[in-house]
Amino acid sequence: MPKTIIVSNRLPTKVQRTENGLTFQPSEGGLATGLGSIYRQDGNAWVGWPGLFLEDAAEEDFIAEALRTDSMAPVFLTEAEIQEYYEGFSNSTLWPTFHYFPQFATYEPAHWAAYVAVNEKFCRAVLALAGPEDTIWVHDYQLLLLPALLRRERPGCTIGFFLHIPFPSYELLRVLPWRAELLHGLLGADLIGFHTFGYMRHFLSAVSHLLGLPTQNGLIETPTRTVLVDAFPMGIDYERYAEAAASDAARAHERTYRQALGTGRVVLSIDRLDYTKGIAQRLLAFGQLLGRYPEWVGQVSLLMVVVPSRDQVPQYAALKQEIDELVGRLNAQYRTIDWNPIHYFYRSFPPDELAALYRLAEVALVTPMRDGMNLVAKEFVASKADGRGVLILSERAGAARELSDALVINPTDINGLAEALHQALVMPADEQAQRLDTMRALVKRYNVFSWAKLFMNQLAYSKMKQHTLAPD
Ligand code: GDG
Repeated sequence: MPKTIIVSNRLPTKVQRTENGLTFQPSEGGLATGLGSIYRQDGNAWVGWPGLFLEDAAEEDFIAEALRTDSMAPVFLTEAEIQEYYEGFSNSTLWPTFHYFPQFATYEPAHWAAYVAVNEKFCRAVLALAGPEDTIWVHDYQLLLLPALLRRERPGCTIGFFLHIPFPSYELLRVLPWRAELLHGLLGADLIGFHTFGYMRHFLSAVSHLLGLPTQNGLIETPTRTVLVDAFPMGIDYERYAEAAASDAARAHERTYRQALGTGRVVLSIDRLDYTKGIAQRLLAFGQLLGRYPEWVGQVSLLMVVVPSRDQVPQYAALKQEIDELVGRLNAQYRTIDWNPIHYFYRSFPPDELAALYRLAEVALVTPMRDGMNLVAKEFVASKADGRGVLILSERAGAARELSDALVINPTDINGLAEALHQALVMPADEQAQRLDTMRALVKRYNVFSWAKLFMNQLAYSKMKQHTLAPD
């Protein structure tokens, strides 16, 4: 019976070397949850990097065996590969380009060579498992070449690809020296999915401009096959976030925070440290709010969680310094003896504390410069069972297409952002409830499980279409 193989850069389990030996830590990420019921089914598997560098061959066998019992197959990468394929081409070339920060992109032929080699390594790992008629679902920008590599070796397989970050306009993509190779890599798939129709349109336009292939109604005609392209906005495990927010643990944490903060109102901001997230602009807007509306001084605090990320990379280190300085300046300017304008945490929180923060916050400030989707926006909405809370959301997050009942802002417009903050803080309770109700219904319905199911159904359909079109 044909099986399904999921492929992503990281496995949904992190293997770590500790004093007590190897530990296996399952991921709590949305993708792992959404695809759990697929890859754990009999015979199915998830292929990816387990997150550690091997010390010897015995370790390799031990890890592979342990992961096999949980339907996973590791692709082991060396430090040099991670440096050049992951930190290099994926995060220093593709990430900035696809998020409209070409000024941060590097174009290193050695990084490209490593990217090709690691995609080939992933291909070999998948081929070791895949039969001629299997279904393979490849994820994200680290593996853009994999669909075509797989297609060459397994022409009869059903291959899907989903991109979790934005797909940029043709004008951005054309900057990349390897743009045509990347597009050809993707076109090995039967179905290519994006979070929004906007990203999908950019992709179709790039294929038509750069490769000269005819595209119509989400179909691309290559000389040998038809490729289907569609939008699949990813959701969250709604019930998990709703239940976590209602749990005793979250309530207890919320009480502790409340005691510390007094009656002050809380605006929440949560991101990984990244220049795509608009963190500095958000701080400037909060400063403007306090300057322009002095009635909020002493009344409203910004609780800002920045999860450490890539802070050895110069751009990230510079951003960290900018944030540290802005927080210091604003706190020094506005703080009173018993009130702090900004509570800044440079670390991550355990899930039940995160749930407490979502409960506590009256306003969530989600203002990325670019973001494929942004799940924090959806998690905030799912946590607000009492109908109180306002989401301020960047128009350049994929989530804004669905969550149009948020206060949708332009993140570069600091004035507009400060005004939106004020508007959120004075919004009548019934308007908050109305907006949240609509968004909650949507987040509940289009959750991560329906997302995975829709993609898999469409993938099966795209293959069927392929058979219908194939000449006898
Ligand atoms: C990529 C795309 C797209 C954050 N801080 C803590 C914590 N988190 C969790 C959040 C959320 C996740 O991390 C972040 O999700 P995002 O969607 O915002 O961003 P990426 O992970 O960078 O994801 C993105 C996504 O793929 C899915 O396609 O939406 O646009 O960039 O779940 O809750 N979790 C815990 N403590 C923290 O301090 N436990």
